[in-house]
Amino acid sequence: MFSEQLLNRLANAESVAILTGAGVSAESGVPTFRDPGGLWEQFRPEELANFDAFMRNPVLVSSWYAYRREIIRSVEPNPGHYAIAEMETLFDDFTLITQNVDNLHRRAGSIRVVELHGNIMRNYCLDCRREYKDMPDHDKDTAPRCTECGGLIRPDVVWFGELLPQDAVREAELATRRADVFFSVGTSAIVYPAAGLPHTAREHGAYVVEINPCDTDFTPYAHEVIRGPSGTVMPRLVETVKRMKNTA
Ligand code: BV8
Ligand code: ZN
Repeated sequence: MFSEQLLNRLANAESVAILTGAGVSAESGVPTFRDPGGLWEQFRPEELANFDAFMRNPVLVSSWYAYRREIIRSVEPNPGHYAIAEMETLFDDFTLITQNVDNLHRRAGSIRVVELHGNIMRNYCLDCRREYKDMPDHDKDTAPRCTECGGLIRPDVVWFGELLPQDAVREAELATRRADVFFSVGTSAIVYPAAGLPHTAREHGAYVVEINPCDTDFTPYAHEVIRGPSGTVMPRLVETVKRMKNTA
């Protein structure tokens, strides 16, 4: 499943970085965005994951996020998440960069997680910025409002047209530039600037591996493509690396 080239690179790697997308959470039962049956099948991203859509229809957008939080609360991390968390212990310099907002990497035990697109379990008031872990009670046909000032409460995620958190972007860029091996796992590589990271890794000499059951926008540029679900591939990769390190 893994080439000699990849195993050699990993055996000598000082620094490893992984970019994950919604595909890593698919096997936990969290719908992806663009796959058939995905979250955006009935709505397009522009209709939901952007500030104007929220201001135009706060009830629809808030209920979409409430629906997603319900799914996320009901699922568990899958073997792919746990393998990525274990991988962090196998390399001195390991950075997990995720586009996912579902908190499953942290629940699986990953410690250094760079959240490029925020975290759906965090919310804040548009007006006074008061933070909310859980939404205050509100009628189903109204949008949640701040108990302090009555302002609309939004999820702490990056919407289209919004800037990513600068500290997360900087940490992701630095880890990507110094990576000896860079994995792009479970992402369609469509959304920028996150989708630019595997290209940056390649430009800076990393060996870039894509792990995904399907082709993506990045596939033509990957040094190695492993066609399979992350829940199967990642645990095998970790077992292989552990065996390599034990015999080294
Ligand atoms: C920005 C958070 C600067 C919220 C998300 C035109 C107008 C406006 C903007 C743009 C434009 N053209 C380009 C842009 C920039 C835009 C962009 O890139 N658009 C794309 C669609 C072309 N980017 C932005 O707007 C970013 N901000 O540029 O700011 C700026 C500032 C001001 C003015 C202008 C510019 C903000 C991007 C962040 C958007 N927020 N989500 C929420 O979650 O609700 S994006 C959303 O897509 C998620 O975060 C998700 O993580 C991300 C990427 O999707 P994927 O994770 O890849 O998931 P997807 O479903 O696509 O693919 C799943 C993959 O998994 C598939 O490949 C599948 O094969 C695979 N898979 C399935 N099963 C498995 C599997 N893999 C492994 N194992 C399995 N079992
Ligand atoms: Zn408020």
